Amino acid sequence: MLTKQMQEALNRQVQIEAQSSQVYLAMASWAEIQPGIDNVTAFFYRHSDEERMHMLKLIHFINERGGFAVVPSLEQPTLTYPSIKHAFKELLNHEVMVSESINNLVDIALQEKDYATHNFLQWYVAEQIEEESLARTLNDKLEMIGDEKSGLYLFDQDILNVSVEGESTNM
Ligand code: OFO
Repeated sequence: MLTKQMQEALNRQVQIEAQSSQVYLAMASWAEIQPGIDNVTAFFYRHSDEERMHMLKLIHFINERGGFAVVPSLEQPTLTYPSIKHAFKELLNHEVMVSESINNLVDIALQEKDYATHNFLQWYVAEQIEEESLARTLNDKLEMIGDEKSGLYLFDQDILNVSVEGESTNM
């Protein structure tokens, strides 16, 4: 059974994962109307789906442990970006924020000696390591490319090999 504090903290994470999905969905929609970055667009759409999956996993866990998962209202995400580089920078910043939030949840689980929740959260801890590392790699690549159009073309080809979950990344 979840304590009130743990339940509220997990519900805040539901909101964060749902908001993440919105943020990446908005990036995908913006990318889709930019010329020549179809694979970047697909990457953002996939990433948005992953975040929804992260949210659902939390919802099921909260409800299965005797709590009540609250479906949150969401904020309007940023709709447009000055460049692809800006969008990926925002993606990295966002993932760093999510990692901090997961760490905070782990702290609460430990304080409460809630080892079941602690164990459940380990999946998110591992996931955040993957996501942050992927976001950093992509940012480093964009940094090297600068504003070259040919570089962006290659970046778009390269991102085809990237899995959001990091299962088959060649980058
Ligand atoms: Fe849910 O991992 Fe990204 O935000």
